[in-house]
Amino acid sequence: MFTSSHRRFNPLTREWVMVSPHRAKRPWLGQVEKRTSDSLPAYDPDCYLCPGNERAGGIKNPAYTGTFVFDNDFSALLPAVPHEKDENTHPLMKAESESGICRVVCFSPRHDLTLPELDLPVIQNVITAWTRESVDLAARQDIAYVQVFENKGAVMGCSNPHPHSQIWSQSILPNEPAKELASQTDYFNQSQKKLLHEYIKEEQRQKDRLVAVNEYFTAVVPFWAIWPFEVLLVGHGSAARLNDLNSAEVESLADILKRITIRYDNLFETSFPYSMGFHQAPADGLEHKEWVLHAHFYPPLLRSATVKKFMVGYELLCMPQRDITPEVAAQRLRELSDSVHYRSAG
Ligand code: H2U
Ligand code: ZN
Repeated sequence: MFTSSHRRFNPLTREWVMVSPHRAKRPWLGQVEKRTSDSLPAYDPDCYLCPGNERAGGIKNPAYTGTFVFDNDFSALLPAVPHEKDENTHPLMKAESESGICRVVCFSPRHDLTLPELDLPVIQNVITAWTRESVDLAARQDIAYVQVFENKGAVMGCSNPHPHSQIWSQSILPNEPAKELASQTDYFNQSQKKLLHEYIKEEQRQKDRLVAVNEYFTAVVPFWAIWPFEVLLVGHGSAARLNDLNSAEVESLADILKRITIRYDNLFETSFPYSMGFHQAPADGLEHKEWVLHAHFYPPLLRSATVKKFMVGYELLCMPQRDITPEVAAQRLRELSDSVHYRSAG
């Protein structure tokens, strides 16, 4: 593997990333993030996601005991947008009406338990909720794509520590899944093989970027990772969407989500922030033989619980750049326990 500057290709997005392995030792005098408090109460009377509490607009949450799903009170996309005519007729200034539905999925009534600390059956319930909501939204005529995601931690702009995820669904295929549809379709048409399955087979052979593997899923720091501890989680089976998973695969998914997130928390002994989300095949009712259900984890931390990677100057103006290699990042994650969370280890 390269020891000096090089670039790597992401076959899913067909974009390049710059890798500078020699740069990880540079001194840091820059911004230091606030360490998040490690002790939250099981119930917070001021939390708008806790059971029985009031949300914005005065709606009261039920005294829920499992997962809890509601339509986002401040949805970025609205279901019935009037079809506005664009007054701007210049071809360089295109705009279109866009509609959709946004929901919030609370993992459990517990204000203090994030994915790595939830019991496996509870994580399975979360997967079931994501699946049920995805099916419900995808069945609508006006929905072309369903994005399940979790923004975790204040550095990721998460507004509330109560463990929750979001689902945004809309009438067009957004940019990132559109790139992945094009690349996976081309690969499948040329080889009759699935791009992500071929990729994961090779990662299992090479082994140096593996983070966690179980019967039905493999997690790697991808060869083309942008974020320092980025993870790509890929299903082994034929599932293109969450509702294609059988019950054994759902159990396996819960298991690997827990393993990945325990390793993440153990890395800097902090509740590890990230944006994660599932890329499911478009909600067009077609089979999508080219598509493999997968999830991306994009965590911002670089050196410690308080020093993050900034995507700024060169990254904004040219292309993404990383310092530690994906191989080093994967090795550091592999060296940590994936069964004992640092908080329970005392
Ligand atoms: P984040 O913390 O991941 O940003 O998500 C919280 C979401 O909850 C956010 O999208 C919604 C916000 O719009 N929300 C409600 O729907 N009702 C509320 O009373 C507060 C926040
Ligand atoms: Zn809460």
